[in-house]
Amino acid sequence: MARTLLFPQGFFWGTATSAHQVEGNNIYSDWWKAEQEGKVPHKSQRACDSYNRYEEDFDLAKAMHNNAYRFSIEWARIEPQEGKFQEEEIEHYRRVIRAAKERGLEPFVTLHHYTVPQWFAEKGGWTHKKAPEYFERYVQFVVERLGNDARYWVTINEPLILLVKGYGSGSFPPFKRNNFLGMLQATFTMIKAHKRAYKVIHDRNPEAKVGVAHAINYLESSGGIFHVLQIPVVFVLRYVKDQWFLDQIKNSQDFIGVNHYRRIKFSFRRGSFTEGDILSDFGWEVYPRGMYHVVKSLQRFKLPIFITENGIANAKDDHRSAFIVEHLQELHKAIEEGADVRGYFHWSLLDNFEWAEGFHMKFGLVEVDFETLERRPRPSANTYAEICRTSSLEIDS
Ligand code: IFM
Repeated sequence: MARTLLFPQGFFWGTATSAHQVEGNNIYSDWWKAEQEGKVPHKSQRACDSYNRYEEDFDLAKAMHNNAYRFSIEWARIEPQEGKFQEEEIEHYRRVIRAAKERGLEPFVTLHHYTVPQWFAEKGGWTHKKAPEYFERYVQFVVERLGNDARYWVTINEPLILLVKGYGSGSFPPFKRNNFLGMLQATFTMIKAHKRAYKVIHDRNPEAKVGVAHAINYLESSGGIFHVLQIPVVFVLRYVKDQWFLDQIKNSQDFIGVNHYRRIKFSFRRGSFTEGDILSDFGWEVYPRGMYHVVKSLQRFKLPIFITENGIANAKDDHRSAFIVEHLQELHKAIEEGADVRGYFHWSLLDNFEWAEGFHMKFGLVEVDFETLERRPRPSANTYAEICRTSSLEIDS
């Protein structure tokens, strides 16, 4: 029997991108520099050229019946040299926001999505004790000018991923390996930076809604002979990676942004690892039930929740439609049980520059030909469009 799952009134349906991954030629950022120096395996170059083609991109989002769009403002464009702020770049983002709104897309603006200006990185980046001040100054400049143009603000995207990759595995700038002191310093400056940004945004626009986009993948014990002993360890790890940061910014957030992609298993023998029946091109397990568990676990914060990212690297597009439907079904179940979820942003609108994996990982509802920059919606874009159009899901029950 078919059943219709209706999402709440006013639910936001969107896609998400970030500046460095789609805009192209982000030449003043630390990532760009690392790419030129060969410290990361791929170069972003002109990426999707969305810096110039954003209207075409928004037409695609509108054709998908989206009513929201999450994107990031690039700090390195706004302040390419310390203290030298670029009014014309603000004007650019003003046009971006206007173009989104003209197409009925509510802008969700991220202020920091992995990349920072080179001058900031050279000073020591997030480990510099003045990092919160520098970030606040940039945010102040942006919100003085755009504070009334957008209502929803994400200060920092996935702080913990940045910290772990930047100071643990050393695969992201600033490429520090096992630098736990640096990781700790950067963690606390990010917390301070978020709090300052929260205040600055609210001083400018009391109606604004501010949060972080937190990476919360679902961690579970692998089972096996040590299962019972692994459970308490998983419990602690879950708290540390999923909720500790949110507790630190408890009184400085109006919503929780969740970036959820996959399940990760934990065992004493193998540490954290992936296995499963369906894996994405990235090797990530497709595990829709994780969405339900993650959202339920956040109910204790009593804050609205937005799924600020959820998606799959799937070049053939043979799993993406089912991925979307099944994750939304789990999300709906959590909503039915009282979770206050207000929106869902699919990652991503377009294939784009997937950091250390370059252009090989295809996360787009829309395929991009990186030779011609032609955009071609994949079949899964139709699936998503129909869900967004009706704000509902048809399922067989
Ligand atoms: O592409 C990234 C994005 O920048 C941050 N969240 C995860 C995505 C997929 O890896």
